[in-house]
Amino acid sequence: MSTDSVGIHTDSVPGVGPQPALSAELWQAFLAGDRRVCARLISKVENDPRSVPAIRERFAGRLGQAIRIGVTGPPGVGKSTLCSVIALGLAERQHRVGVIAVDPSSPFTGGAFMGDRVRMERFVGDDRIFMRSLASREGRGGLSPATPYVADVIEAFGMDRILIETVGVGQAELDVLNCADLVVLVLQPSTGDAIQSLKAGIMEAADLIVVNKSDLPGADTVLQSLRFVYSLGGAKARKAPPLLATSAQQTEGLDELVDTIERLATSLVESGRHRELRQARLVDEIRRGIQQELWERFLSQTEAESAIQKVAADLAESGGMAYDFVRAACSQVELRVREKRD
Ligand SMILES: Nc1nc2c(ncn2[C@@H]2O[C@H](COP(=O)(O)OP(=O)(O)OP(=O)(O)O)[C@@H](O)[C@H]2O)c(=O)[nH]1
Ligand SMILES: [Mg+2]
Repeated sequence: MSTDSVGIHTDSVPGVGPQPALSAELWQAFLAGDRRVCARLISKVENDPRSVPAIRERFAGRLGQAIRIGVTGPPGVGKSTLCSVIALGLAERQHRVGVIAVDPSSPFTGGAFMGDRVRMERFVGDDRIFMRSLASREGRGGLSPATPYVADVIEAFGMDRILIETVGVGQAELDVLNCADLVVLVLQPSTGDAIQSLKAGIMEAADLIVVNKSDLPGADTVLQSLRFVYSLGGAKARKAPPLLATSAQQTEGLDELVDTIERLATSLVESGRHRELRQARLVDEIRRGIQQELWERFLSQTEAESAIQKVAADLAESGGMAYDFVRAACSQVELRVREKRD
């Protein structure tokens, strides 16, 4: 059995691809609170999607309690600054806090921007907070595809509040909705006009809207525009979310921000909504898992890949339709399953 640098076995099981297993030593160190091991596990799930199932298998019974808080909004409005403030505020309220900052990928290195790496230093030595920066890679919608798994690692490590800052891409940050229990939308005074152009989805999904940089002129105008939009019902909100003004620079409104997040988190749990959201995500995960697993098993019938290539070449030539082949291939699999069963 081979073991890679993270201590994760990478032997192949015929038919179902590599089935990595987490070593007992590594798992013990993780449970004992070794932050380096946590960081290494995150790198593993970030860089090697095939390691995810085996790693997550260990997390049984350790997931489902943490509140995942998405922090989203246009570029430069102060999301990272507020995440630091919220993380400290939650830590002071006896929570253990994870922070995941998703940075735009550099087209050259795929690495995360230095800015957030530097900001992270702030939390070095603070056991209550674990911060991690991820590159957004090919994930569209402002998140790295590995984000939910990274959040799982951080929750299993013992954090009960997890902040997820998305890339400030403005228009397409809807990924966050799929992995956050609460969504905080951050705006700033100069985004007044931009409210019209914000994707309706994000306005509908926001559980809290923060107008940051209220030390700059124009914050009131943005608040008024927001109230107007919600009064029209244009954002189809269940009901208008709380609107807050903050200034991270002048430390204004920050306690209220953290208190509001805590209040929303508490009512999420008490209303049963938190459990519902988790259940809905599990349904998605099971569906995707079945698709993936069936696909891999299908391909593992050695002739499948070459048959697909050949049929595609024929279809390209003849102008025939792919779906006939799909149906025929599925019927064949069904037939084999029946033969085995009978
Ligand atoms: N005047 C003022 N500046 C602020 C405030 N909060 C943050 N900033 C500044 O705004 C700039 C952007 O802050 P970030 O926290 O990096 O913003 P961001 O939304 O995370 O940015 P991206 O991740 O690049 O989209 C920094 O220079 C901050 O110091 C505030 O309340 N008032
Ligand atoms: Mg940022």
